[in-house]
Amino acid sequence: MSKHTNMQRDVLILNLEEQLEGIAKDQFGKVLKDCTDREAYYVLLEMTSRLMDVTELNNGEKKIYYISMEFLIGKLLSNNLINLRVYDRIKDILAKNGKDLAKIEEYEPEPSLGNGGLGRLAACFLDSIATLGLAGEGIGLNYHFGLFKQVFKDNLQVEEKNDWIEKNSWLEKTDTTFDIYFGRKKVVSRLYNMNIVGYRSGVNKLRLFDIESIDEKLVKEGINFDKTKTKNNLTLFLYPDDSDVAGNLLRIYQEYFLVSNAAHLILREQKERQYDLHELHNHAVIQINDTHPTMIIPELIRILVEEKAFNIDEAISVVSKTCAYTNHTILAEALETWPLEYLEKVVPQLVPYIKELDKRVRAKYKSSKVQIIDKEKKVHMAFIDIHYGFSVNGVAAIHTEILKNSELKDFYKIYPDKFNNKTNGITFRRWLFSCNSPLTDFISDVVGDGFKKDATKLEKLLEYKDDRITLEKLDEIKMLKKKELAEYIKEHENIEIDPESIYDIQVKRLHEYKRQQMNALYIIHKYLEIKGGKKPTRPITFIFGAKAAPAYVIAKDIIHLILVLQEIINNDKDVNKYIKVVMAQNYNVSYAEKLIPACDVSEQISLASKEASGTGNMKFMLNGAVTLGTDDGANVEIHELVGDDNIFIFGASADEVIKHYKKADYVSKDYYTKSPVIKEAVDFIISKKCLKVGHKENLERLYNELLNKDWFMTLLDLESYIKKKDEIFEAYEDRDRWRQMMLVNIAKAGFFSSDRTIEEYNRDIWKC
Ligand code: OX2
Repeated sequence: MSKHTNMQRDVLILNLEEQLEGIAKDQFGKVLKDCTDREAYYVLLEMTSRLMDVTELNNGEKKIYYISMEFLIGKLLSNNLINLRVYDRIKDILAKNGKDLAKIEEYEPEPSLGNGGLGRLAACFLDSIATLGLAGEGIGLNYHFGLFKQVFKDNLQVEEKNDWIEKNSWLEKTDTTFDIYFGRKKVVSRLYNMNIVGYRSGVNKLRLFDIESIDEKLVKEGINFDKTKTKNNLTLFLYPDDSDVAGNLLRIYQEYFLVSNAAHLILREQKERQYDLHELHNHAVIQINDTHPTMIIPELIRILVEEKAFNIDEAISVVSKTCAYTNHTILAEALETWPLEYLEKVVPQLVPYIKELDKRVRAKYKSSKVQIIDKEKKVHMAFIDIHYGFSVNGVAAIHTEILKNSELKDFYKIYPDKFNNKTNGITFRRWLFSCNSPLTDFISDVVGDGFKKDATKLEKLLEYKDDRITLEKLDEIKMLKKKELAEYIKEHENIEIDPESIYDIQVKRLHEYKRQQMNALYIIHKYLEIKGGKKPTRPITFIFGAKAAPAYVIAKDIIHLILVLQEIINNDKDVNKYIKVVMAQNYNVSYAEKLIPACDVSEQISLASKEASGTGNMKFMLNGAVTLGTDDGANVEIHELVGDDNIFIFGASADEVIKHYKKADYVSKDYYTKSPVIKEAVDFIISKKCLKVGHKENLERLYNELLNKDWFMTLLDLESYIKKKDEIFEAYEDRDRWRQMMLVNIAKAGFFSSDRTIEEYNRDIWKC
């Protein structure tokens, strides 16, 4: 940081109180003490922006461009204050003026720019890139209504628009606009910036592109709008309903809009810095976050050829040395393949380049499995990335192995050196310091502050594994967080839960492979046991949070089942003393920050081989929850770190599951017929009790799905899940052992800091 900015910063920080009063006076004509919490929020927004303005931009000869359709950044106020190192001071000043930062924060709208793990990972990465002082920026879209807001009506998910953008916000409108062409159709883009400040470090930018001609009024009811009016709808929603052709086309419009803007921005910056574009790879590295931004490859090639006088070989060569691809899933439906015909409609100018890339692959490799355009004239986006990028990485060790040995094995044979693993991580600034300050402070008291810069120092906690006082204190903090959550749930869901009960939490996108339905079947099993007179030793609260994609019918049926169970169980006097069910409404980052610190049992129960990594699992562990999971994704690495004694693993292994798929020999009905326990739980879905409060159509569809299809093998693992889950609840009663497990999980979580992940990306891929 330069002396100049350093000094300006110091002056501001020295006079924080005066500054805050000044802003309050200017904006509201009041002293801070008399401001409402909402007004105080705007005062803090301004204060933070001023501090960021005098924090130096991270700089370097080579810049990272992290391109992603999603950035699930969460609220920014607390995090920015923490990273700027003024959090405690501001908190004190506010307290002096009778204000509570936590309450003020409630007024910040949560940006709705992401969906799940993929988008949240991008946000954690931005934080770590800035913290490590690397010059890097995120490039994404400024969705006006983002991901929908979820409300429950009649035990069903209803989607509403999420109107999150306020006049006064972290978004800064810039003068940058680009003309973006879809064939002959032109739209004008506008760039908005958001500052991303690193912890004790400089600032980077998140670049969000919008469309000048957006028309919010297109949205009539819920999240419905005319999908064909591209000029006016392009940045309205993240993941528009893609169950029809218009939805698919809109998605391609969005993806191209993102990458074309990115390409313009990157090339403009190269020009400003007077770099030779033939050296692009020495000054820029583009990380393609899953296949959504894949078109950046042909788009850059196109621009270099058509506007920068490159010949095609030169253009392909330099772009291939600049682009790297991260794969986040092996689910076939998520590996995008666009019909060539759709691309011809939306981006005709790109098609000759895609065909050229395909032709070159065809000339070199005969196998049909590695061709970019297949026999049905579908374009495999991931294959463009693999052939024409220099790096392909998976997001957890087991995931990368599956890519190499099965899903992408034909590519691994051709390009063994391109493949590498980068196990995901999370930023501890948000997922510990900000959401769990009592635990953070306590850890500092015990082992010192070192873990704040180097997360592996958390391991020092292990020395206190047998220290009664430390263990009791951990438990006390957990109880505090459980009480806070109970209050929050009372206020938001109107459900009373008992902090003395075990909090068993599954929060993540709703998808059959994540198997929320298996958790629901366990709850039914417990319910029936209690009805039959077998009571659990201690009450249990089952908490879910999940949004289902609007067009994903079975996922919505699963939400319906959980809501039906919530109604039946919470209103049954014989049962609600022992178990309760909570389906949190509109689960998002802010909700996660309340749920995760309060959790006892972390549910990570995906069908082995299907969850690429998971990152919620890491957040829970860091906050002292014990994992109940399959050996899948990053659970495998958590398992290795904490050892058999500090995790509860069940179910079929990834190898077994892959074999079932290969042989196509899994028949869910066989499991149902053979096991009375399974049969009883599954049948309950269409019992009179459920049908009385639920909808026949939804419940029967789900029942039939489980019985006749069960693509993600719920019934295969159900019995071992029930057994392990009973075991973990029993283990909770051995309070000494449980506290030790909490401690070990926290101590071993350091590996999952996204600072470590980003150091690895930089060491092996970016080389900045
Ligand atoms: C998610 C994966 O499902 C999850 O396992 C992973 O932790 C996360 O990405 C970050 O790597 N959409 N979301 C994902 O993949 C895709 C595609």
